[in-house]
Amino acid sequence: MPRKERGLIELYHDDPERAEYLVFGRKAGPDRRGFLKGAGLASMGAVLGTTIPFSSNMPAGLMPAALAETLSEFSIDSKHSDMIVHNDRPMNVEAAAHLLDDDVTPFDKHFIRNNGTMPMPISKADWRLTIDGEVNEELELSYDQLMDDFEHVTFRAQLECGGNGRAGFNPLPRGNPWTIGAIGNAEWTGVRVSDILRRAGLQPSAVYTGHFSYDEHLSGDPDRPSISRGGPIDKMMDPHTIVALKMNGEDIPIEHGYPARIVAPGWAGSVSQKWLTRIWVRDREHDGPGMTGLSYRVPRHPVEAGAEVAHEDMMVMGSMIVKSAITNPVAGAEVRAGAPFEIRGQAWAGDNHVVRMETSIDFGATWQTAELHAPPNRYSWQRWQQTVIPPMAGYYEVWARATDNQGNSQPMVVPGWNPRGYLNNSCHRIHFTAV
Ligand SMILES: Nc1nc2c(c(=O)[nH]1)N[C@H]1C(S)=C(S)[C@@H](COP(=O)(O)O)O[C@H]1N2
Ligand SMILES: [Mo]
Repeated sequence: MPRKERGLIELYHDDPERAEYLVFGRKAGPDRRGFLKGAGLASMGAVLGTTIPFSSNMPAGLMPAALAETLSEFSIDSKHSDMIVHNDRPMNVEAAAHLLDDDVTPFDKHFIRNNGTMPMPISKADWRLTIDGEVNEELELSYDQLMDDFEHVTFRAQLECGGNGRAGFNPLPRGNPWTIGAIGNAEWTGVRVSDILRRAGLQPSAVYTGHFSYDEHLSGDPDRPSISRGGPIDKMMDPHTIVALKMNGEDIPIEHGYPARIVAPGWAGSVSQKWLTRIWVRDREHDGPGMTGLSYRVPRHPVEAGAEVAHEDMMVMGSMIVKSAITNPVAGAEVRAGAPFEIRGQAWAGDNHVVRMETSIDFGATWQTAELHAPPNRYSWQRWQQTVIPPMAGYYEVWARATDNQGNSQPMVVPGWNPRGYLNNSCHRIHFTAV
């Protein structure tokens, strides 16, 4: 019998070790008991705003009452307290818009999208990456080999969940109701997938990859991957598609795929397998969980909201599309009437880049061109900013609209409805009050 999805309380009951791991985050190591008595409880104390004098008496596996009492506001220890937790099993956490303000997204503000469990980390010494399928020579690479035998590249990359913005669709498709924060722009360091595939030697039959990892399906069935997507060989041979070994200059935190993950920037985040263990080179489109049915597919032609769409009328998504976020002011801010203040944010466009950014504070009657920064490297998001003056006291909204180098702009209303709620790039807007 497959286990059903469980929340934290149930999890503490059934699998306290894993529950502690989720609560105390990436610092938990093999010696969890010792950890709980030390740093784990100390950070719990930090959450409570005080120390825990009798922490050494706390039995391992007992859920701290403070946490049980505030479960609706459950936050993962390693993440900023303004992060929005949609689900704790699987862990699904997005950033509030104002947390997207950094040019390089720090760990604590990067969204988490898990389909299965948050796995216990495999040590670098034990970890291996297998390359097999349509290759001349099967490879089994160690972490040290990836560190020492291959060239490393470092760049900033937008990683966006294909369903970011899903909450805007009506009717609401099933899946996480992401608003705008299932996107991050961390700095990743790693080995080009193309270099690894070249070392293995691609056969002429190689057209697609299939990615595998060591996280588990929520059912607990070891033969069922939580998710296994891949990409067309062209995207995988792109020099910006990497097996990442570092995030923001440090070991990748467990939430984001320790010790190694794929980063295929600009495409739905699900192509970027975390906790990577295998790249299977295939002679056809990969068919793992997340590749079939309605997953990451959108209708070829516009459909009515709520419509059922036949499989043959759907196509697989490639690049994400042009979009922007307002990161300052914080939604609901109060500013001075008649005085200038800065609105700013980030803009991105999947495989493309943004060439124009416009904002409006009069509900779209007039638009002003904002200052837009060039991306520091291909696939990074781009900062934009603008000074505005609310003419008098009252309620306002900032609307923001990006246009990419192919001439695509963000629509004001939600774009084409699709059964799983992907690719909503309608204009972000926030309100503020001038007093
Ligand atoms: N092994 C594994 N890789 C995975 C997932 C997963 O559940 N398991 N989720 C994918 C999805 S849907 C997204 S959007 C990104 C999110 O990456 P992040 O959690 O580091 O932000 O990871 C992808 N890689
Ligand atoms: Mo995703």
